[in-house]
Amino acid sequence: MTTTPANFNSEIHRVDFLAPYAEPQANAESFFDLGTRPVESLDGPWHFAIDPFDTCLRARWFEEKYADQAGRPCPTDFSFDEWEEVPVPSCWNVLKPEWKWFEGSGVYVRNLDFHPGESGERVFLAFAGAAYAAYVFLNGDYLGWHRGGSTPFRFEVTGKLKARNRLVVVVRNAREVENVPTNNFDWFNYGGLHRGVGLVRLPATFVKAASVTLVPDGSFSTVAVSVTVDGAERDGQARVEIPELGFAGSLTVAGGVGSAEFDVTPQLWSPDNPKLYDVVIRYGVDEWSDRIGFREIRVDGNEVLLNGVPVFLRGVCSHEESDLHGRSLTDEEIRETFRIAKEMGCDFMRLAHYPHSRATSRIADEVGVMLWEEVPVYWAIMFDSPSTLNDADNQLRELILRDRNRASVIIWSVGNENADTDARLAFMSHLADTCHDLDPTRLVSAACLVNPVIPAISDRLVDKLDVIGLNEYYGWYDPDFDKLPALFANSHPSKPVIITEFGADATPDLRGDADELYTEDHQLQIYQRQIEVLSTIDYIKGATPWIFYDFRCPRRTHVLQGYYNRKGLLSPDKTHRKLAFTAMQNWYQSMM
Ligand code: GCB
Repeated sequence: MTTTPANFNSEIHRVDFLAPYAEPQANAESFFDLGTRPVESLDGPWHFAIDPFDTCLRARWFEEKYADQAGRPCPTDFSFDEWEEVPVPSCWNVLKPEWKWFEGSGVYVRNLDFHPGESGERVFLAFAGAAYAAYVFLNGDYLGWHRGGSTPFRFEVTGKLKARNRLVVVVRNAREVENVPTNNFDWFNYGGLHRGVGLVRLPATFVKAASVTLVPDGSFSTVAVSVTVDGAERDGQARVEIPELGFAGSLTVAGGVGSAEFDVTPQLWSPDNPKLYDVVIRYGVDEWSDRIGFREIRVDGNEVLLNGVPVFLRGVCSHEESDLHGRSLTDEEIRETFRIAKEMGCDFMRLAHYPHSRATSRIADEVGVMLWEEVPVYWAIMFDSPSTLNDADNQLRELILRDRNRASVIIWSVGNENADTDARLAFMSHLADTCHDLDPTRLVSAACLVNPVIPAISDRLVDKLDVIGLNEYYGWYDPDFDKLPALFANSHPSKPVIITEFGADATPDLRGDADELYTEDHQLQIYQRQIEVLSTIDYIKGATPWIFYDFRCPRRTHVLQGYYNRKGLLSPDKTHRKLAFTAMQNWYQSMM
C-alpha cells in the first residue's frame, strides 16, 4: 500500500477501506476459554473518539505518523492522548446524549506497560466482547479483527510487547446487511468495547479447551472430560481432579487432544440445588480450573427431563440491557434480574437474541436458573451468503466453547423467527449440526414461526431440533384469539414445545379498559387468555413470555412506546411490576 509521506489525503481514494483488514481474523479456532485463570485487567479509562467516517481505518491513524521522512512535523486529524477518556467496558450510547444514536466506528486508545514474566510464557489479549466488529492494533501493527458483537476473542501477542505499548481498537457497529444480525432487528444497536479487556499469561503449552460434563446416560455417575492443548508438548498425560469428591484421574493427550470417562457420582445440579464443584485439570506446568455443576438434560417424547425428572420450564425472555449501562450490565444488575425472575416463579430464562455476557451464565449456575442461549440469526438475515453463514457459525462456536461447562445452559438456540425457505433451512440445519457436533449433551432449539396460512407448527427445521420453540402473538399482532386453540389442535409435534414468545405492549402504569391497547389492563387480559389456553396443552413443556422488562428499540416510535419495546413485565428500570407480572407469578407458583 502506498502512503504519502505524511497523512494528507492518504485515504481519499480508498473505497473498499475494510479490504486491507480482512486477515487475520480472531475466531473460534483462536479462542480459548479462561476458566478461572487470572486476568490482568485492562478495563478502566481509555481515550476515545467517535469516528463517523471510519477515518482511522482509512487513513491508518494507528501508525501515528507525526512527521515526514525528514522529521518535519505534519498535521494529524487525531490526538489520541488528548482525547477524552471513557470507561471500558461500556457502550458509547449511554455515555453522552449526543452519542445515543451513533452507529459507526469508535476508536479506543490505551497505553499498556508490560513486565515480562517467566521465560517461555505466552501472552494474549483477551476481549470479552466488542459490538459489532473490532480491529485491533498494537504499537502500530495490525493484530487482526473480530466479527460478531457478543462473543469473546483472543489475540496472541507473545514477543510483541515492549515495556511501553500502544493499543488502538476500532470498534464498528455500522449495521450491514451481511451481518448476524442483519441491518434490521428489534432492539437497540449498542456499540463499543462493551465487555472487559485483559492480558493473560500462559505457559508455552497450555490447556486451550476443556469440557467436563455428566454423560447423559441416566446413570448420573459418569463424567466425561475432554481436553485440547495448545503448544509444542502435544503428547502427555492430563490430570483431572475434583477435590471435594476426592476424585483424581488422568487421561492421555495425543496430538493435542484427549478425552476419557470416569466413574464419579456428584451431587446433581438443579435450580433447587445449584451445587458446583471445583474442577482442576493439570497438563505439564499448566493448571486450568473452573467451578462446574453436573446435571443431565434430555428429552423423551414430549417430555423434557432434568436429572431424569419431567419438568415444565417456567421461564421468561430477557434482553441484556439496563437504562444506565446499556448492554454492559454489572454483576449486581444481572443478579437483580435473576432475583426478580425467581420471585416470579421462574427457573428458566431465554437469553434473547444474542449471547449475553460470560458473567450471566456463571451467575445463573450459582443462583440456579436454567438458560436458553441464542445466536442472533434473527428474522431475514442473508441465508444464501457464505460470509453470513461463516459469521453465524463462528458466533455459535465461540458461545459454545465459552459456556459448555455451565450447568445452567440447557439449550442452544440457532435462531429466531426466520421464514421457512430452502436457503434458511440449509443454513440453520448447518447450525443445528454444529451444536450437536460440538456439544452432544445439550438440547438444540430455535424460536420458530407459526405457519401463517393454517395456524400450525409446521416449520421444516423442527426435524433438526430437540425441542421446538414457538413464537405466537395471538391477542396482540393477531387479535384473533380463536387461532390459539386452533394452532394447537392443528399441531401434533413429536417433541416438546416451549412457547418462546407471547405478549403485548403496555406502557408502565397506564391503566384503562381491558381492550384498550398499550394499557396494563389489556396486557393482563392477553396474558390471562394465553395462560388459560397454554396450560391445557400437554406437549407444551415450557414458556418464556416476551419479555421480562421494557427495552430500548429504535423501531418503536408510537408516543406510548417512546422508542421502547413496551412488552416488558417490568419497567425499563425493573422497579415497576406491571399487572401481567402477577398473572405469570400466579401461574408459575401453581406449578411449584
Ligand atoms: C418477536 C421477536 C422479538 C420482538 C417481538 C416484538 O417476535 O422475536 O425480538 O421484540 O416479537 O415485540 O414484536
